[in-house]
Amino acid sequence: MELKALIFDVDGTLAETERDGHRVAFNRAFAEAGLPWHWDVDLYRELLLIGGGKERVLGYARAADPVFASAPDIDERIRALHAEKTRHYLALLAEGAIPLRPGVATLMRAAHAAGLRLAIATTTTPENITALLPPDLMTLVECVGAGDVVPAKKPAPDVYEYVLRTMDLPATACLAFEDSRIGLDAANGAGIAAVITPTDDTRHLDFGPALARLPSLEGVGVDQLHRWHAQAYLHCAR
Ligand code: XBP
Ligand code: MG
Repeated sequence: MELKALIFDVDGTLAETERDGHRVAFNRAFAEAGLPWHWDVDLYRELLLIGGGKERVLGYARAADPVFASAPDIDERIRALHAEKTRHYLALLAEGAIPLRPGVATLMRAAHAAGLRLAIATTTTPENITALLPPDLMTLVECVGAGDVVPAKKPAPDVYEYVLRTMDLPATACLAFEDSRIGLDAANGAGIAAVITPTDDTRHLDFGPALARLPSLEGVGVDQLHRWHAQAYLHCAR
């Protein structure tokens, strides 16, 4: 099976959106709702082990604010809080606060020009992606698996399986790009090999099963993609 598609994670991989984007937006939403919660950088690093914003808020509330977590309308309260968080996040992006990581745009353009299909597999909310990616890159993306399109978020493989189904591709025709261990496990769980570009929030994690680990995608060209692909599935029965 030859390489046919690249599947990109969003947060952390396309841009370093977590610490100065999502985290700040969550804190703004908490303050606005009158909640005495504040997620500092160290706490947020731990909370990133929970994929998905709504799931992250619920996981935190269960540990730190059991009264809030046991409210009968907890799901609705989290949905409302999260909608406000998304509004704050989009406002931060609109200020131009968060650039793409080095090499991302170049690689997406080169891969597309070489005939590779591009997709996204993320736990984040769909409107966050169109706000982050410039329109000329967004049009190159054929399939977006995002947010609640699947009920189980990363590290579950579901969002990657959704992308494979939608694009009618086997895992062995794809490479994934991730920044986190939950993302790596999600891709691998769907049978897709992943290249990892960690961030300051994930570089301490064990990326043993990764196909490669790099500081960024800068300098990665199409030839390298084909070398990785050959290496990935040579030893893989799937
Ligand atoms: C990372 C996440 C997301 C964001 C917040 O997603 O876990 O939850 O932190 O996004 P990715 P929402 O798979 O792109 O790394 O609040 O919109 O869920
Ligand atoms: Mg990520």
